[in-house]
Amino acid sequence: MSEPAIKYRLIKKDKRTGARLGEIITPHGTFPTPMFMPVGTLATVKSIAPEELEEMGASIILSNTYHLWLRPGEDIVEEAGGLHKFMNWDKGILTDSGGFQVFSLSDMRRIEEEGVHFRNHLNGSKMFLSPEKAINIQNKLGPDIMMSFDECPPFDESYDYVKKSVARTSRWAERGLKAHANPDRQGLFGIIQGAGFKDLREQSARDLVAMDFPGYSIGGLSVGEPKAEMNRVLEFTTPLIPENKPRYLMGVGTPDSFFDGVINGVDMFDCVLPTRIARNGTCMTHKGRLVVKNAKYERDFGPIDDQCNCYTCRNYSRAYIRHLFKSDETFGLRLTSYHNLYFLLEVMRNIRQAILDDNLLEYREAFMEEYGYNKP
Ligand code: PRF
Ligand code: ZN
Repeated sequence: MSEPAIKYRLIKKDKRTGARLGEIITPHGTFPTPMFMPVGTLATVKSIAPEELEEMGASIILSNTYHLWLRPGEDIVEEAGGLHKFMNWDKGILTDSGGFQVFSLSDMRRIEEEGVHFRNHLNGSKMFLSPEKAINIQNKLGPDIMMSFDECPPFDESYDYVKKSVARTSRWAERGLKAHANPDRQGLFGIIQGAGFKDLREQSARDLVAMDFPGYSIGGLSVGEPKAEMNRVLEFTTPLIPENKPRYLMGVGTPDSFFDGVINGVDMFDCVLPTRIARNGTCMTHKGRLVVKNAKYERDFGPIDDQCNCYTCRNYSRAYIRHLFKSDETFGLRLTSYHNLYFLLEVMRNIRQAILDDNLLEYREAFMEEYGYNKP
């Protein structure tokens, strides 16, 4: 057996919480965890150049099998020499499997044992995605980390349905593992599902852990359930994942949920939120969200966040960025996107430092107080 492409090294366990400091070793570098992965769905983090991602401290970015399959097609990406070359990014790339995107974007999906039939969200044509196909596409795209093809049922789905769905997701994971062409160059992660049901999460984890994936995601969370529900599920799910494997909480990217995840032992996060809200002028700051288009910033010549050291905050004012948004100038959304990504990456750097300094809970308390989460 050759070496697996993805390895995890545990550096320190927090004494008072489940948090851990570690690093994930990939074919494109070794990166510190806990980490936040900016989302670049279509092989671009919208409006941000790879050099800028590097400068703000991003180490792995996330892209999407579903979108790249439809456009430009995995064969073109493969011909270009893989995603890294195609998009000029030589640090880490993780691709989601397409399962979740088929469920959230396409119309008329029909789930069968074999895979999922659905209509393409671009032109309405009929398509079919199976666990083997999802792996095959990801082998051609060439990310460092690939995801198993899973079903993410709604959080309030019935016990009977979720039980069947979890069993199918386990069979799909097994089929994906068999179809995977090069485990020495790309790591395939398993995705734990089971909605809010403890025994189904346990079943899902048991099935997948037996398949010995190099990493595990926790899926099916942050799909509209209350925050307390996500925390309840995290509390009993992360301990089901072996300590020597990275744990990835999919689609989670608010500062408060970083703390919740990290304290429960999560190592990796991704979310479109920072870049999505940036494009309509919403900024994340140490004092909470700021809508830069608001009239009250017309003559505000201070930075978006006076505690932020990013390119945007060092060089541009709220008044200027507001003006760009009011004038539909695309530079505005570039500046806010840069800031929001930097902000979340910075929070994660601070979280890692706090674990190192044994003051994660104190840092969380201070951060939350200032952000305004603790307000009634
Ligand atoms: N499965 C996959 N991708 C995902 C999710 C999931 O459950 C989620 C849920 N938050 C986000 N992205 N494959
Ligand atoms: Zn900034």
